[in-house]
Amino acid sequence: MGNIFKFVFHICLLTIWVFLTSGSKTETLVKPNEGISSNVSYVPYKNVGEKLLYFSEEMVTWFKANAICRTMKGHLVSIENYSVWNAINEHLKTKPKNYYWWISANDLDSEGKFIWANTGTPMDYAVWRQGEPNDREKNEDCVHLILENGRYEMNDFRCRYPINFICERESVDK
Ligand SMILES: [Ca+2]
Ligand SMILES: [Ca+2]
Repeated sequence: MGNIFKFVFHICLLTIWVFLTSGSKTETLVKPNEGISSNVSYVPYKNVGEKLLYFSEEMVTWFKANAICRTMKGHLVSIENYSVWNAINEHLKTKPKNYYWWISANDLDSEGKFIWANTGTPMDYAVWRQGEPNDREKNEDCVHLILENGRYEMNDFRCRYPINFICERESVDK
């Protein structure tokens, strides 16, 4: 009898061990590297217009936002046309107001020449806030969305200011 109890006891231990060690292996697809971001543990991209987007809850610099998006098999969002801008604008209207959101546009390399970070192509489409871009204090090289006149317009801003950000999922076949 004693041996049967021992056997059952060991089977139970083995089952518990297997359960504990096999826990979260299915969540690795878009899990950010540990150490880069402590707040984003699992990242649900959602369909917004024609893109798959992630809207952050944490606030970080443009550079860190860019790095976090890379760990999520994506990059900071590029807004190449009205259709993309409009879809993001409509989505953001459903969220709490007054957020700033980093996008990929920047003129870090050449002052006044804004490009999309992921492709390096010129920023041909933009919805600038009135008077922008102004490179205020010669220290604004990264572009964010800002709520103005009931819609999210673009402004060049200090890259190291911590704000929310939007990642765009790379196309799945990459
Ligand atoms: Ca600038
Ligand atoms: Ca500005």
